[in-house]
Amino acid sequence: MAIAEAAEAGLDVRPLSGSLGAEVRGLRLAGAGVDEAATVTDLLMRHQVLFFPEQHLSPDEHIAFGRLFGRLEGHPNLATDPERPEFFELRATDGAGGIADEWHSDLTFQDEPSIYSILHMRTCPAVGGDTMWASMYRAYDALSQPMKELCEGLSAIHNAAPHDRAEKMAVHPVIRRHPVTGRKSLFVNEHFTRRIVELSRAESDVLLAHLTRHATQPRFTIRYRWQAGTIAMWDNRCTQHHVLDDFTGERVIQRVTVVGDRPEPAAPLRHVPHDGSRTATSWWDLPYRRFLRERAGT
Ligand SMILES: O=C(O)CCC(=O)C(=O)O
Ligand SMILES: [Fe+2]
Repeated sequence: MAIAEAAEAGLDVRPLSGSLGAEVRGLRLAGAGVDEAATVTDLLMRHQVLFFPEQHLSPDEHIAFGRLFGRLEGHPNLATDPERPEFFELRATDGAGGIADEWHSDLTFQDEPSIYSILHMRTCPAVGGDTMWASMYRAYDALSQPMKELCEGLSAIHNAAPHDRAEKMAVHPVIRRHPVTGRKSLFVNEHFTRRIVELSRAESDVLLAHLTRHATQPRFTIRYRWQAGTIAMWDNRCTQHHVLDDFTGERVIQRVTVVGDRPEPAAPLRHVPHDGSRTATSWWDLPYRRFLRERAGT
């Protein structure tokens, strides 16, 4: 029996929806080691997002747990605590503060977007402030065959406009292959994805609108009701998430983020970037065209 399976034997693992998500009890994350990390990774590959209630980790325990899965990074565009640069806290109180209420996977404007995010709910509102996740495996699987074939040849520009850093950009395949499971997933999101590189502006707008809407159909999602002390850990390579801004009172979360890998296209990209340089309608594309030119070294 593999280490992961052996350690899993004493666990209570309850899937929470038909698409993704499981609640895990019987594993203490404070002081976890490589065996527990192997178990968690194995469960994460199967369920995509895991919830561990009643963990109440200190910031240092939270960081130590995160380090079991790889190198951690701070948030590139938000202030972090200088003493713990890999750790950050998001606070929202009665309309003030940041709430991630657009569907996204984390930091996709980077060449190597984060692979895992590990969140600790410190203070949660009495009601509201749930988080939703959607399975991008399911979203890919549900595309029609012609749409799969079209999307597998395409790439998209993502930028950090939501952090007022629109100049930070990266290009990723529209359909990626998960390096561990080998499964294909849809990798565009409404928060960070701006432009499909190989299509005209108008085509890109229509396809992105379709894909981002398609990706978050209720049947692909789970909605989780938090309690203080719960840890959630998700795989950004095959999920998106969205916080519900429907609460009053205070909501405080803490996060560590495991550094990413470069998304692998599910199939070779088949087209060159669209050349819209002579059309007046492409003025909005100037920063993207400049970025692609610089990236290609031309
Ligand atoms: O507050 C949450 O539930 C999730 C926030 C978020 O998008 C993140 O930490 O990546
Ligand atoms: Fe997020």
